[in-house]
Amino acid sequence: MPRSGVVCHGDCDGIISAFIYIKHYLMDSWPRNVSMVFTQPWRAQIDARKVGENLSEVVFLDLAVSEEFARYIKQLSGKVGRITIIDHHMSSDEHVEELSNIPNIKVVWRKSPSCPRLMKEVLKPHMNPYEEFLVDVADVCEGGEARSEDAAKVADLIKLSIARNPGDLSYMKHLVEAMLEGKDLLSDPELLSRAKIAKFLLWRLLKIMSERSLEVAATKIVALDLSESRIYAGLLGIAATEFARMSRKDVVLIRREEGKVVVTVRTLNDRAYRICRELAARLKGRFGGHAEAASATLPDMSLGEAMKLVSEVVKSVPREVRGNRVRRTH
Ligand SMILES: [Mn+2]
Repeated sequence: MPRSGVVCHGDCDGIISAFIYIKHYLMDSWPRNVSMVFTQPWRAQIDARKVGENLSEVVFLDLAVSEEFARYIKQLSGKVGRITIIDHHMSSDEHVEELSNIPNIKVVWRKSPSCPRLMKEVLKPHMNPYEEFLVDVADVCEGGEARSEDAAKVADLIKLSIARNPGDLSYMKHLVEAMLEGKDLLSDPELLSRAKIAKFLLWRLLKIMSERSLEVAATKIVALDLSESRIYAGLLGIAATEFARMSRKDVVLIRREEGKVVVTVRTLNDRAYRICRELAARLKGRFGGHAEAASATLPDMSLGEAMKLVSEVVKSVPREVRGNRVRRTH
């Protein structure tokens, strides 16, 4: 039996994408002949190697395609039967055409509220109500409006439960398995206990953010030091989104990590993308993400320097760009 590899983003909509893909296209090989890898976009080209060799098919789900990742995929295309890339990140745009031109690579890329939503719309698998529900959940996880109270609740719990330890791959696998068994996620003890701890930490982090934030050009800017970014690792994206919602302002969260500075931006329109692109351009850093939710990784500097730089960029990147309005999808 030929083996298949699934490499997906280790977040809520990435995990749901893996579930849907396996359920509809890999059930013959599951579980013995499917290797699953969960990763983050900035290190996808490193982790993806873990899927193993002699694969008939490798599918990449919900992973923003960077320069390095595109290079890796091109190399891989010479060694495996075929490659499928399904992604909804705006920043992947630059590499779509080049990758699509390789004969054994299929790219499904489009702006969409979530990767599972994109799969539903483009691949059109026949979905049962449980799967449809999880597509709704994925949309909410990515910032979309909830269609039901249950979808909002499940989205919240999944996000929080993963966030606490974004490197815990066995827990992500546990979630995919639970979904493949059609289990009620609201009664999963593992999920509930992880979410509970994360919720407490998130609450503490939001308190810090509201006490510490500075307002520059109607944008809230918060900086976290190295130890704080360790304590709250994994919750920073959720906190930035939540803080923007609470304060009804654009939010920039700056944090120091080991040897680098990471900037997470949440805005009402496509300004997040433009701010991160500008930051990356000024400092030869990297950026990625969506119109309203993006991040940039910059060379290491003090938080003071980072605050100064971000303030400058925030002032220089206009709220609206004529002719460049991106419709809100979530
Ligand atoms: Mn994702």
